Formats: sequence, C-alpha cells, structure tokens
Amino acid sequence: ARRSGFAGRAERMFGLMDGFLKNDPWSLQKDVMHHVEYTVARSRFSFDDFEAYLALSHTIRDRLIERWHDTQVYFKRKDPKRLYFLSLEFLMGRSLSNSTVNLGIKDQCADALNQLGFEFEQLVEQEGDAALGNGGLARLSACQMDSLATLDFPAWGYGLRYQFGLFRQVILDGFQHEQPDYWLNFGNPWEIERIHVSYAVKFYGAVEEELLNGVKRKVWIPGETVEAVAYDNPIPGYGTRNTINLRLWAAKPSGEGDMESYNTGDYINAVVNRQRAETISSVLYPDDRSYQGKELRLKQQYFFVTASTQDIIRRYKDSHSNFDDFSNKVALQLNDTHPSLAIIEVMRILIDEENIEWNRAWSIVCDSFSFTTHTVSPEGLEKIPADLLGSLLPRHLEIIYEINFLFMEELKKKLGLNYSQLSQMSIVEEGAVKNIRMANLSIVGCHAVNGVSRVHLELLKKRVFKDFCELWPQKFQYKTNGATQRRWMVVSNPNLCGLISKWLGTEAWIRDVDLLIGLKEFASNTDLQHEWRMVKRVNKMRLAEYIEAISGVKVSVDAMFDVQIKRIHEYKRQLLNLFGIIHRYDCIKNMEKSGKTKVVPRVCIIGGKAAPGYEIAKKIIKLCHAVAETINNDPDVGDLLKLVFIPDYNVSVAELVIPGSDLSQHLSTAGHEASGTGSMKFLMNGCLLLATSDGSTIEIIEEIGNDNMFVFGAKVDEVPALREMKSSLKVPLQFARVVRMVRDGYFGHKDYFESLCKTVENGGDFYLLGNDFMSYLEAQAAADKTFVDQEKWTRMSILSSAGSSRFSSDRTIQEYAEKTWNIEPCKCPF
Ligand code: B1H
Repeated sequence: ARRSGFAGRAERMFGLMDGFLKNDPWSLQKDVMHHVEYTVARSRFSFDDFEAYLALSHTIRDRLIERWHDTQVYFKRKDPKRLYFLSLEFLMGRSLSNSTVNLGIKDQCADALNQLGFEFEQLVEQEGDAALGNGGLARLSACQMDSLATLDFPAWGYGLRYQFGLFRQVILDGFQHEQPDYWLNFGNPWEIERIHVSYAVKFYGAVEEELLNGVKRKVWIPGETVEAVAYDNPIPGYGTRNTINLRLWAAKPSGEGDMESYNTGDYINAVVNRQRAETISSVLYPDDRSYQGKELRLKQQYFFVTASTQDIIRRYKDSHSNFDDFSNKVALQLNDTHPSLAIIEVMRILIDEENIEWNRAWSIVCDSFSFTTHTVSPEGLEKIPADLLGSLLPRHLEIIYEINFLFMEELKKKLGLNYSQLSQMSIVEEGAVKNIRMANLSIVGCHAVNGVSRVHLELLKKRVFKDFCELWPQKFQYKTNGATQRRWMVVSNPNLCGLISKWLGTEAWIRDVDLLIGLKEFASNTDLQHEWRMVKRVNKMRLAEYIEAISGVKVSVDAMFDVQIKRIHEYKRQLLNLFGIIHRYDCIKNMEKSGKTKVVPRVCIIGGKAAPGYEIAKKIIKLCHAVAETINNDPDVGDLLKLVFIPDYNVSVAELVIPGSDLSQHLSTAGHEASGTGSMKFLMNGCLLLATSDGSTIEIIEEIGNDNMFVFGAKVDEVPALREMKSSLKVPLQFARVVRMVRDGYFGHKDYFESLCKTVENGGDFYLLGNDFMSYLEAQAAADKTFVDQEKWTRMSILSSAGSSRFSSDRTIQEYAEKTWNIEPCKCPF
C-alpha cells in the first residue's frame, strides 16, 4: 500500500508515515523483545548479551529496511543518474553503533536496553568486524559509502561477499600466525539475502562465429556456469532518511546444465564438484599491493564484475528502451584496477548481446566509466597473464586485443611510429609471457583517472603514467581522500563530540564538517582545554585497560601514548619507529638518575598485519615483540618507556585506539604513500601527528601549519637524488649503533634478524631509514618538549580537530560528484 502513496497526495503520505516504526525507547524495547522471542528464538526470561545484541540488531535492521525501501522506490521514480561504486574490498567494521548514530536513535536504544538490564556499550562489543578488505583502500570505500548516503547521492556499492574476510592475526611467541576469519559463523543480521536476485556467471569455453540474418557475429560458448546471489547491506545516511545499498555477491552452484550420472558415485561426485562453485567468493586475498596472477583471483574479479554489470544493465533497461541515455544515467566507478574487467564486460554485452555497433558501444563505455588509482609505483600495477585470461574468458581477451589495436592505430596517428612509447602505452605487454596491463586498459577505457592526493597526481604525471598524462592531460585529476567523521568521531569518540557540540553550540558539524573550524577561536581557552584533556584522559584509561587485558602490560595514563597502527610495510617504516624506540631505551639505560626525571614517559603502541608471504614484514613484528620483552621487563626503565604490540588490528581496534592516543606516527618514505587516511582519523580526534611530508600529509601540513605537528625527513623531490647517493652517504652513529644492537643479538634471535638488518645496511637502505634517522629523533624530541607544556599541546590538539574538515570523505565525495561522476543529490522527501 505504501508504494501507491507515490501516486500522489501529501495527506496520504502523512497518513502513511504513521505506519513507520517508532523510535521512542518503549517502542524499541517492544521490538527488541519481539525479536528475542521470534527471531533469536530465546525465552524472554533468559537471554544473554549476544542474544540481546542480535535482537537489537534486528530491531535496527527493520528500520533500515523501511528507509531502504523508501529510498529505492524514490530513486526509481525520479530516475536520477546513479553512481555505481565497484570495489573488491570494503572494510565496514561493526554496524550496530554506526547505524544507531546515523539513524539518530542511539540514546533511545541505550535507554530501552537499560530498562531491560543491558548496557548498550556492552552489546556493541558482541559484534564481530566485517573485514572484507585489506587496509586503506578498503576502509576508504566504506567511508565513501557513508558520505554518499549522508549527502543523499543516488549511489550503489557493489562488492564480493567473502565467506572469510581478512585473516585473524594471532601472535605466538612474538610471531604472526594467520587464522581464517569465520565472520559469518554467528550469523549476520546486517545483510538481506536476495535469493531471487541472481545471475549466471560463465567461464572458459570458446568463441565461435555465427551467422545471424546474414550477418556474422561472435558468440561465446562458455564451459562452466555458476550463480551469483545478491546480499544487500543497507547503508544509512546521517540526518537523512536516505539509505543506500551495498550489494555483495556470493557464489552458488548453478542449477543449469544436465548432470548425467550412471551410478551413485558419479552422482555424488557431480554434486560435490558443483559445490566447488562456492570457492569463488570464499576468501579475500590478503596482500595489499602485490598482485597475484592467480586463476582464482581472476575468477573472483570477473564473477564480481559480471554480476554487478548484469544487475546495473537490467536496472537501466527497466526504465529505458535503448542505450542512448546510458551514460547520462549511469556512472561506473572503478576502485583501482581490480574491477577493470567491467570495461570489457559492458563492451561485450553491448556488442554481442545488444547488437550495438563497436564505435557507439565504445563511446558509451568511455563516457560511463571512471577510475581511481591508489598506486605510486609501476611495480604495483596489476597485470594479468594473457594465457590465463584467454582460457578463462576467451571472448574478453579478443575484445581487449581489438580495443588495443584501435588504440595503437590512434596513437600512431598522433605520435608517429615511436615504438618504445607505443609499447609502453600498449594494453598488452609483450615479452616472455604476454600480460594484460589493467591500468592501461583502465586509462584507455575511462573518461577520468583520479589520484588520491595532490602529490600522488604529480607522481603519476612524472613517473607512472607520464605518457598517458601527456596524451590526455584533461583526463588526469586528483581527489584527496577523506574519512567519515560519523564513524571516526561520533561513533568512536562520543565524549569528544559532546564537548565539540557544546562549544560550537550545535551538532550541525556532523553533517557540515566545515563548522569544526569554529573551535579555532577557543583553542587557548583554559576551560575548553581542561575539558579537552579530561576527555582524552578517559579515552586513554579505556585504552590502558584494553592493553592490560591483551598483553598484561600495565601502562600509566600520564605517559604520552604514541601510536603507529597500519599494515606492516617496509615503506611505512615501522622499523624506523622501532629503531627510535631502541635509541630511546639505550639513552635511558645510560642516563644518570637525575637525568631520568626529565624523561617524558612514553607508551609506544604498534599494531598491524603483515601479508602472509611478506617475510620482512613478519620479522618487523617479531622484532617489535623482542624489543618489548626487553624494555617492559627492565627495572631501569619502569614507566619511562613501554612498548606494546596490539594484535589483530582492525576497524574496531582502531576505533578504540585512535581516541586514546596523544601522538600518531606516519613515517612513509616520501613518495611512497599515495595518500594515507589513518592520519586523518587521528587529526579529527585531536591527536598530534609526527609525520613525513608524503601523500595527503602534505595537505594536512598546509591546512593546520607546520607548527601544529611534527614534520621530519626527506621531501618527495629529494628522495631520488638521495637514493642515487646513498652508498656514499655517511650513516649517523646513533643509527649504526641501534642497528648493531639488533644485529649483535641484544634482543635475542640474532640469526633471525640478520636479513632484517641487511635491508638498511651497506648502502642497501632503499627506504632511507639511515638518512631520515636524525631528523626523526629531532621531531621526537620536539614532541617530548611540547608534551611537557600541556597548554601548548592541548592548543595544538584542538587546532588539529578544528583544521580537519578538509579531510572528511564528505568533501571527497562532493568533488567526485561534481567533477567526475556528474551526479546530483536525490533526497527522499519523508
Ligand atoms: C592502497 C592498495 C591496494 N594502494 C592492491 N593500493 C590490493 C592494492 O588486494 N590488492 O590487490 C589491495 C590494496 N591500497 C592504499 O590506498 C594506499 O597505499 C594508501 O596510501 C591510500 O590512502 C589508500 C586509499 O587510497
């Protein structure tokens, strides 16, 4: 009946609104009890925290579904240009707290539960993380979905519903071990299974020519079929009724095709074989940036791409009789090259199935697709062996060759016969093994290519995509990344948010983040400063409790909490941090008693996962544990220095750690971090940054000023020359000394750490740790000095939050919407 409400009149709409689920504590409580009994199927008189969490989640889910329906029906009626965001990774983390915040019913939920004898905060802890991604790229997708919903854009996210998300990191004796992430084992109340929304996905087989009405055409006769089934995850906007959809695909065996069997064994084998279809969406690849030329990965990519494009084209055809309007109604955004087969898939559908002529199809494709790259180095670019692609997707390989042939012809006209340039720009890499360069394909097939920070675009222009930038300068742009203040401030740091709203006199900054700058005028106000420090202290206490619970290490909240949390990578230089800690330890050990009273106590916190095959990264984790073991048990050091490794770093750990840190470290060798988004989350929460000028940090420095953070190290432009000279550069004594301590076995495991030491010795040191070491120590000393001056520190902290608005994903999304996607808000009017 609600649907027909759209036929018209306002009174009817209002009448219908009475039908919406109510959000007062009493109604919420009633619904929770209903779900305890009928969904969770537990007695009203006996259910535990987990069951209460499930019942509350279903209560929220009902409200999400209601809004989701209204939004989708409204979009359908208005038929605006829609954005389709294609990503193989989404790091959503937990949903309960975020949903109640965005729906504006967190307090009501807490009240409702209180009366039932439950603590909201405790139920929140029952939820596991949805970790369908690796790191920055995947969390960026999640933040952008929040902004798309909040800003009322008619957008859909598409991804894969991995049965196993990113591995769980377990530390045994200081070594990382990986365990599968069984995140679905306890059910997932946040998804809606759509058994009727499914598409056939075909692989292998051959291409044949067919005569249709006297015209020759190519037909792909596939060899294997599986089914893609949709799981919808509603994404609520904040302060709006709009709730958009993240549609994730799961692989299921197909019912198609005969299954002739002559005995029981045949039959059993045939069924079991079909069940293998499910492996396609079973596990997330855990390497960020090293591409895997593996068949399963390619299958995942195509599976995801074809299901999504079939769904998108089906939706388009629901309200359009031809493809004339396609690029006016559909924007397809590729999150890195991982979904770039979509370019070929849409092309194939248009020419083979819709019988559209090549040139017209190609311009429809180019006008619809845009692409964002997250990579800085040519080695990081994805390549797929042509043989592999040709066996799995024979027709697609043909289309790629045809696109490349036409592109090469066009290039020859423009550039003449410069073979070296032509071969650089070709989509096909010739060599011992022929490869398809997915980045070149994406650049050729998209109307816009975006970098993720200003310096990233400069590097693309100078190095990675130099030739393409010269060929199509207007195609290349950048949109500096951002993070959503809903999750990273409102959900994870409610006390700070309360304080900010009190001083700004409004909560409007949660939607209009530019208002945060209003804090600037109070930065030196002693009352605000006092309250600001109180909030930080409470957050630090919470973090200290967690640290003690997981590691047994007792830490003092008076110490400076100094944090580096991110994936473990040589270029991110966790090793530089460890060398700095060893240096600090060494200084304390060699100090007179009187000197020790001047030391600023520190709790150093490191967290992050290493890709399973990344040996050096795993050694860094072990070194961290070995150093921690020595320091934390040394009575000469006591509370002056502690080191803790937080295991199994993920979104919800970040939500706990970030609000409780004083200082955060972002140490990438300049020119290696395309953007970096962790720094933005710390900035919003008033944590001071100690960082190199790299990626988006360069823009943070411009925004809040050099004097409000601790910047050190070589600049992007200086790095290449330093690398050239490094074998002749003198390594600082202090650096040589700490490396020698590790090498000589001061922290044990002498042989095991040898190869780690080698990475920075004898002119090796590709990431320039030796070169930046003294500058790093100076920045650390400056941080110590400032920390003693709590007024100054707090002012810098307030100015960090006040200056963070540019790093909201709301701003990023607004820029994409205007400059790349050409989409407009479509706000559900209820
Ligand atoms: C980033 C990746 C990435 N860059 C390949 N590249 C992957 C590459 O599964 N894979 O094959 C997964 C991830 N991720 C990060 O993106 C950058 O390193 C960060 O600097 C950036 O902030 C982030 C978001 O743009």
